[in-house]
Amino acid sequence: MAEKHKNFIGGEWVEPATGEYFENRNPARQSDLIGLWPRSGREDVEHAVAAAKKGFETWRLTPAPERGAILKQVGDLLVERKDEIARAATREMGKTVAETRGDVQEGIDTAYYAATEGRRLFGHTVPSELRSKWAMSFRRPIGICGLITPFNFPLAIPTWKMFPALVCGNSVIIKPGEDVPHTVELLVEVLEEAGIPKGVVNLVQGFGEEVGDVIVRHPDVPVISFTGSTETGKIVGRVCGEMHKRLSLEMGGKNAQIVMADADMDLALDGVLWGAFGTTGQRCTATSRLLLQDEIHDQFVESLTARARQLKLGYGADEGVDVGPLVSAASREKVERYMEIGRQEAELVLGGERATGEGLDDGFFFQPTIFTGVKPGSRLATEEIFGPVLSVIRFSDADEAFRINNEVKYGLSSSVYTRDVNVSFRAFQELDNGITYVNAPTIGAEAHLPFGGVKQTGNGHREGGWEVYEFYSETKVGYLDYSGKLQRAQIDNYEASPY
Ligand code: UN1
Repeated sequence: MAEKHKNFIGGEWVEPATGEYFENRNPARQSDLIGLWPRSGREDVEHAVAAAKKGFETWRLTPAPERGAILKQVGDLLVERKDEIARAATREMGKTVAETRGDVQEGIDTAYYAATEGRRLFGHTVPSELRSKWAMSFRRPIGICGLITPFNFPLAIPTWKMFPALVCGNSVIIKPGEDVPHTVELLVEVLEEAGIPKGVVNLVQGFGEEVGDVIVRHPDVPVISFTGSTETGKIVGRVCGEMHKRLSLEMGGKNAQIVMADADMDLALDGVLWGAFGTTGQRCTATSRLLLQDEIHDQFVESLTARARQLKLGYGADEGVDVGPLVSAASREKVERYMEIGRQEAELVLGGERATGEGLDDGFFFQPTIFTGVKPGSRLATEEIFGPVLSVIRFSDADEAFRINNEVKYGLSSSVYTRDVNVSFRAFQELDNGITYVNAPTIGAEAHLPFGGVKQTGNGHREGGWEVYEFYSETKVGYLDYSGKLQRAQIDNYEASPY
């Protein structure tokens, strides 16, 4: 009998009020049942909100450096449990253990950064226009933050949201993607062990429509942070707009790697192989378009196809595996639908089918796939597929490459391989993305820099780095008049402008 896991509410591990559970299976081996997790509902969210309200009342008054000290402890515990958590993540979502270890490392980096941020949370002190008056801005916690996270970085993304929210003095309710309930459960165990007070962190497992939606619509949850599809983000955005909630959205991408004819071709090849097929193409930052300058196009496609053909597919915990499965049957069906579209629009030069054979038949494997002759503006060139599918597009000069890069509705990351410093700086200036890499793939964002995209990738907020601390706190201004008399407002005192 598979183990029944629990929610974490008010500092206790509790069964769901619904009494219902869902199965969590290994996407590389469907016969491997990992366990049963709560299929929670409205009542569970109500319990979590009540607990988070209580938690907030003490946590908001805990000094920020003390809050940070708990996160330092969280970082240390994640270091100790790195391999165990990485293996649990691989088992439930499929990417290789080398990658899930990286995922946990990103959580560790985020914890240590958050710990020190508890000693900053800067405000400003500025001179007042009046004598004997003090003027300053400072940061206040907001309340309960509802965090909705995806499967592809099952550890890192929850930490990107949770840790800054906590350092800023908020309490949180997290609902992880239903493909990855175990990894976040382990993270919450670590927070518990590090001494997070009761009610400050609450975990409610379940589905988007049954749990996520209730959190998003709850009037006592003023902050929502969502990472997921642009379609779901649109619904979340509509609700939060109507309810005047503070909302951070992190959604789709259609990231391009541009290779200029003067580039180091081996470096560019390594970059695109990792960018396109790492995490089986299921990163928001994955490379899904490869833009090649005319002169090098044919040779590059030939070398790339040869290298991509050698990638070894398999269970991510096995030695020597490069590419794991897709996360679910639904994901694989979506990728397959794009194969029909792609065959009509472009030329298939590699893959295009489910991967079968020893060790692959019981999982959602799909062959690394490359299309050439992809036309800018076509569906292959503009829609997010979220799988190991690369669309190759030709261009003649940097201006054309920049224009093609910008011709999609998304704007997360981009990459340019060149030895020309002028092209590099023009890329920083011209490419409509939140992140541009030169001579590195479209992936590799660091925990202490702002992460996010423009256009329909996001709504202007950033995760990671210092900016996210502004998202999770409210700016307040304090004036203190120590003149002992009514000075009125400075504007009422001037006879004429002082300038
Ligand atoms: C994501 O794909 O959702 O830059 C996050 C990267 C990672 C984070 C990706 N550090 O690819």
